[in-house]
Amino acid sequence: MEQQSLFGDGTLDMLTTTGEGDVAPAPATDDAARAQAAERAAELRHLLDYHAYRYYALDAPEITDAAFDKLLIELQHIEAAYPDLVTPDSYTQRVGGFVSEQFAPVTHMARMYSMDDAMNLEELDEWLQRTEDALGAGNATYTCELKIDGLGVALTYQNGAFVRAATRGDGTTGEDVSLNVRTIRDVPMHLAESALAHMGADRNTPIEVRGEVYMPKGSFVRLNEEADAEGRDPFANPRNAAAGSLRQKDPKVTARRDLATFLYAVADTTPLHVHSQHDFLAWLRDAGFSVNPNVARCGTPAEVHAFCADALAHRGDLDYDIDGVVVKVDSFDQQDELGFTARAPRWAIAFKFPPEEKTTVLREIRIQVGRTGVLTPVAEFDPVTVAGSTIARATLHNEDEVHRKDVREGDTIIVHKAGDVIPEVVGPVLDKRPEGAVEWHMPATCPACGAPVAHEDGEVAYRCVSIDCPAQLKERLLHWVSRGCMDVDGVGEELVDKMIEAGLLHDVADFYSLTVDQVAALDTGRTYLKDDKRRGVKAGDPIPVGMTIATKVVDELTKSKAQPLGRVLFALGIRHVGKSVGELIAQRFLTVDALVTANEEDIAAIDGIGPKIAESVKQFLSVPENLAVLDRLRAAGLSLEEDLSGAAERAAGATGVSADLAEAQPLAGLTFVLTGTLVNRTRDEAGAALKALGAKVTGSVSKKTSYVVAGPKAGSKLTKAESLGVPVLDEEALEHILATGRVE
Ligand code: 3BD
Repeated sequence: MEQQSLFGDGTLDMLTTTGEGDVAPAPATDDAARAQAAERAAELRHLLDYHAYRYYALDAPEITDAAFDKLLIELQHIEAAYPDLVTPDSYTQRVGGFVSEQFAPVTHMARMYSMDDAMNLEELDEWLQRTEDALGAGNATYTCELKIDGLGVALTYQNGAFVRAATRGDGTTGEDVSLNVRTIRDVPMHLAESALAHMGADRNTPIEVRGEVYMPKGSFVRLNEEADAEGRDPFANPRNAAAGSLRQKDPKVTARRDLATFLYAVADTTPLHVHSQHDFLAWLRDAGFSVNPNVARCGTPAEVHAFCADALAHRGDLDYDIDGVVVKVDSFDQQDELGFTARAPRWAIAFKFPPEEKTTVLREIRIQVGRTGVLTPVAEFDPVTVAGSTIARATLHNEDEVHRKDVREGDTIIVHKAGDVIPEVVGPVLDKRPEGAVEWHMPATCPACGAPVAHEDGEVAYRCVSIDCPAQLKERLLHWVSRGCMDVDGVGEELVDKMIEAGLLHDVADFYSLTVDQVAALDTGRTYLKDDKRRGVKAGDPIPVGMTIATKVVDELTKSKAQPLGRVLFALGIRHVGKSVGELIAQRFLTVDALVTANEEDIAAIDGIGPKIAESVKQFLSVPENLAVLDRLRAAGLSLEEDLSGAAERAAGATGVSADLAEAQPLAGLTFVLTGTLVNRTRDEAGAALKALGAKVTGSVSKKTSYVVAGPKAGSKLTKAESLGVPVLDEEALEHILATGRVE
């Protein structure tokens, strides 16, 4: 499809960028002046959109900021004089500017339904049969579309102009991604006149078209090459890359990402005056949208089958990922006859392709030693591209799995991506098994430390039980600093490797004895490329970490000493103790000393904690080496206590509610539902603030809901609240509650 320029019709040439200065507010009764103002306002909106796009999206402004402001002020004056000339797509309506407007919740004009899946041809046939039965054999025509593996979006247009774009979200509410979508070159900012003309008297009715944003495979590969070169993590697949690009805070980044769209649905077909999916797709094309060209109208189930087979065969030839075929009953009248189930239309089905498979050669089954000593076999194979990304390893989970799959080193194996994402070994190609390939067994000793491997009764896992295992040490150290544990930024695998190599780290307490000089002197594993006399270095010399990074690392470690006990318990890597279990234990015992003296029954008595966890915690705390680490952590300045007032402050800090109120939890026992648009904060922020005061915040209204907070544009939740008699509050009342902790 030809790429659409913002002003493909050449109108830009006719517009002047130099306004005649401020337009004097003319008397509103003067028809000629009003018409002139309307014309100039339209011109200004075009100009502002264009220059904003040049500035924000292309990073290539044509005019100065001052000149831009002048245009904006001129438009504001006109709109002040003629308020009825204000349009929703006017630049002046972008309150909050570019950044804060982003990702605000948007309620879709009508719900975005899900679709039922057919996982194989039998399920597709069942659906076709049901549909033929319901409509009368031979009466239905089907439209078959490729199922684009992108991100669902909804684009709103009013009076032919782009107003807003939102992600699918939960189908009812999505996020405002207008600024980013504006940078997608094939999204028209104005609909073609012929398509508007087709709407007749309904041409001014707002419409919400729906489709998929995707990243072409070629662009995805280039983007990942770039990421590699810059040392960033690559995206797992084009879909993730598209999602990451669409949710960029900075539209300039999105603009560089080469996204594209395919449109295929609309919230309400009524104003379009079309009567079938086929005609609707033609209307979309006519309006200027990208519509996938690979569609077919099929008169019989056999033709539908043929389309699916063809799509599957040619899936690899396309420059975008597809994960199936969508079959829709073509006629809108027949669609209405079939209607919807609670979650999906009965008139459509998604025929899902089996995941893409590739063959490669299994070079090695390598053992990975986790932080708790569990040995995991990992298949290392020659890199292959599957469903859009390159994979070279996949976990085999445990020895039983290796035997069940019967894979051996040297085998040619089939690999795919589970759920189109996670690399997985399907099995061996037995015809190609090399002579002498032997069955694989878990080694008797740990490959990292040589200690004997133990196998607990009733468990599939083998583990290395050595306390000194360097592989476990590394994983435990990395776990300690990771996000959700002690949250130490800037300490990654490479640095930890070097610290272990240099003999600086033997357990997690050693992190807190590191000095800036020690860290600065570690080598980064890279070497200087050129001699530099001034700094006294020669080509080939190792590059040290340096003072800047070392200072940051030591600062981050110091900061982490303030983490509450719950985090520390999680970070210690006690078996079965995750983040929430750690918090539960910390809330019950408050100090590590109280926990150490507690017995197993006390721990198991905590709501949400069973005997298995209690046993594991007690076992950990009975090992003298572990207690010694706790002592050294305390000596290093970690509090090892659950600082409740601190927790309240932290909870309050991000939400703007007072720490005293947060501690008092005045809203405990109340359940809130938030709906509609809020002005002072996003719904998420409002929800977090309510929770900080002890309230529960849920997504749907029921008899148990205490209050519904409804902003403008509230939809079905408000209706439901009213029908159930749940009290409804406005934003002002919400602010009052957040400020005082009282509902009155
Ligand atoms: C496509 C629903 C209906 C209008 C509901 C029939 C489920 C993702 O190419 N038609 C398409 C495609 C998706 C569609 C419909 N036609 N729904 C369609 C679709 N050609 N991908 N989808 N979706 C879109 C979804 N997405 C995320 C989470 C749950 N469901």
